[in-house]
Amino acid sequence: MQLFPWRKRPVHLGTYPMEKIKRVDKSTTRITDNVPRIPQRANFFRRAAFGDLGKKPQQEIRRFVDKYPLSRAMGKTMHTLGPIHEGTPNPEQAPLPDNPQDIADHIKATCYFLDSDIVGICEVPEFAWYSHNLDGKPIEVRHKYAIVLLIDQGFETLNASSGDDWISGSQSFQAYLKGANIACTVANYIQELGYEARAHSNSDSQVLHLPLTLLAGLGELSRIGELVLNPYLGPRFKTSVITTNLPLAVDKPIDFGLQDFCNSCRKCARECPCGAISYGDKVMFNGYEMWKPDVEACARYRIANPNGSACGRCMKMCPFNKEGQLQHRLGLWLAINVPAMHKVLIWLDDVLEYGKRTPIWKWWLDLEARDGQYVQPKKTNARDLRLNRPVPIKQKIALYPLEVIPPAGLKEAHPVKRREAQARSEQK
Ligand code: B12
Ligand code: SF4
Ligand code: SF4
Repeated sequence: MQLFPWRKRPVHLGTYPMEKIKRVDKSTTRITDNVPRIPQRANFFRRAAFGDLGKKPQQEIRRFVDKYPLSRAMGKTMHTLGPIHEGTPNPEQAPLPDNPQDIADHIKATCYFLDSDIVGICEVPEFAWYSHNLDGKPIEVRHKYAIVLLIDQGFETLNASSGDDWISGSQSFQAYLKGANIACTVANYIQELGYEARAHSNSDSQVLHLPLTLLAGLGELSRIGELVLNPYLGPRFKTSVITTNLPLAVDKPIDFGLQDFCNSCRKCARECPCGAISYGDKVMFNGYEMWKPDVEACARYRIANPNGSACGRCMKMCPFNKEGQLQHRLGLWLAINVPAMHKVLIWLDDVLEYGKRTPIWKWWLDLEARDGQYVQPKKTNARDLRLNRPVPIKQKIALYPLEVIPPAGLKEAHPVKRREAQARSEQK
């Protein structure tokens, strides 16, 4: 969608004016020199599949995608892209511009041509590569650059839904599928030009997307926790990544005042159905600082949501989840340029009932796969704002840092120790 059609913008800048956002040398997230690499086995979806969370999540994860027909259909298409995440570069390199900035602009324009929403580029720090795959084989650190693509999860659909009803999983999947499609095409294009490249999507990724999104200047880490928030798309996006050795000019991180905004606002924490988002301060975790969420609680809820498929309610309820219309751009301008307005904007967001469902945009069917056929679900989450939800007196976020994650390649269950994990946040 062209927000400002009258503006003659070069294609490599994209639709959203990211060039207007302040660039900084270091990200607004504190990152020390001691960030470890993590094995794929630590991913809580994988942990659920191996039985680390017990029987129920282990059963439910098997139907996580298939419980809703549209997600199942997208899953099938995504499966076909599996083999083309990797590829071999042409032996002869094509004649390209000498300047890495020109090449970067060309690659960004290609990503926009293929329908990415926002694109950024950074160098890949070692810690962004997973250390081992699920078989316990070390993952090689092989490419210098990452091209990071943001894909909108869909404004109307997200705002018609409660964020945790039957369409929620499919919103993730439409962005994953589109992102995988573009990332595989761009990786294959770079190989055609004679350079190494690999696509990293939801179905197959050797890298952690969060630090790359941050370093490529596409957003700041938010209170939601494991989520980078972009000033224009808010939290409402999924990412895909292409790593490559094609020489590219990189982007700098951005600062649009989000750390201060999230310090005052706790709307995502208030609205999370399972209390997985921190009301408290940031903590140091594995050598970097963030509002670490209770990923175990979130994973359990998303995997086994009885009245919907998955969940993305935190994204939906965030005051930055807006459409980009003029009044929203004004609010965004105030949020960025007048920090004294933060509290007023947060208050106004509730007063104007942002976050309430917009029924006119509901287009999907409520269906659930049960015993091999699709039936009407017994119940559907139908939440709006929960303005009076009390702040928990003592919130205990379960933390799973490097010391307690399962060993790389372990095929048996490595049960979580929730009490110990919660005690860790009390010591912080
Ligand atoms: C597994 C997973 C989850 C699981 C479990 C997470 C876990 N820790 O195991 C759960 C269920 C919690 C989850 C939930 C959500 N997720 Co998720 N998740 C992932 C996934 C697929 C793998 C991450 C992983 O392997 N974690 C296991 C280990 C590495 O965890 P960890 O050591 O605790 O490290 C985490 C962070 O601390 C951070 N991190 C790691 N190293 C470093 C280093 C630095 C310097 C920094 C700053 C951060 C950082 O990355 C890890 C993310 O889990 C990533 C995709 C990817 N490949 O990165 C998406 C991803 C992070 N999720 C995403 C999203 C959007 C969500 C949800 C909003 C769901 C939704 N509907 O879309 C919620 C948000 C929950 C929250 N409050 O933060 C997006 C974030 C995009 C964005 N806007 O920034 C990603 C990138 C998927 C994508 N391709 O777009 N997710
Ligand atoms: S995805 Fe849902 S359960 Fe997880 S943190 Fe967000 S609102 Fe909470
Ligand atoms: S809801 Fe508020 S606290 Fe949460 S991420 Fe959005 S701005 Fe930050």
